[in-house]
Amino acid sequence: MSKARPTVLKIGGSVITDKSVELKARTDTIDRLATEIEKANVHNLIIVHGGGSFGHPRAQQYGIKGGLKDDSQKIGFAETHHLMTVLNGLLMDALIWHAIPAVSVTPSSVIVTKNGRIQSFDHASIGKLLDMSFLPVLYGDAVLDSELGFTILSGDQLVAMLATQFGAERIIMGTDVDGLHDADPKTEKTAKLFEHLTLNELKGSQSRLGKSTVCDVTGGMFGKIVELLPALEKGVPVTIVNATKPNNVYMALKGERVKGTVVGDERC
Ligand code: IP8
Repeated sequence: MSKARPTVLKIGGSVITDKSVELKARTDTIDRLATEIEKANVHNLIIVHGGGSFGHPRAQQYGIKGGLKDDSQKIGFAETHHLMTVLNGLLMDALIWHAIPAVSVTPSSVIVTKNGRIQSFDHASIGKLLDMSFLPVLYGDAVLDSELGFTILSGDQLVAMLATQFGAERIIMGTDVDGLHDADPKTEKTAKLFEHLTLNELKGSQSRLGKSTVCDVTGGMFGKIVELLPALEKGVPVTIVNATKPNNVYMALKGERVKGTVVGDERC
């Protein structure tokens, strides 16, 4: 594998889709992000994107996260996975049009979970892609589960696992808010942004972090942070930025200071 430690960039579903309208992609934002990623030209980058209004409504409608209870859910599992491939295709189109050698890796083909937690993960192809300077792109997905039959794997659990598996240097979380706040900044005007949190401070403030106000079967901002703990505990710092604002992802990828939250023990 190439020597540089990878960066894992998560692009939230709330950034690339309009979560209030089912199946509405923000194609201008997708194109802008592809421009920023091309311009930043970071070596050893892995991208993971969320489900937004493509994955979550269908997953919720059919109760996919809770597992197989009735055969009538099977079409919902198939649809949820398919819609994720459709959203992934839009991002892949943009990345490839920007001459980025991005290759989509289907999570449900390489991962099996057990009670919702990753149990097996065939990571050889991702390692080989990184080795060859490709940019692997994964996403939250409907996956098979050895106990539940199937479930929903969040992009955030995937991010933490990839960061740990490939010894990432950092995780950048592109969300639709400026970072972690002590309340939901979308509903509470007085919500205060945390610019830096150590791992211990994060653990202490978890109960105060804003929860998602729209349909999100994997738990919104609170769910994200909990999922990132395994990577944080391995010393991988996490930078949370607002990816709906132009240039933030570019600056974060370049290691420049951006308004947001840095979680980890290193002060930047
Ligand atoms: O948006 C969930 O991924 P997330 C993906 O990263 C699906 O939580 C299929 C709902």
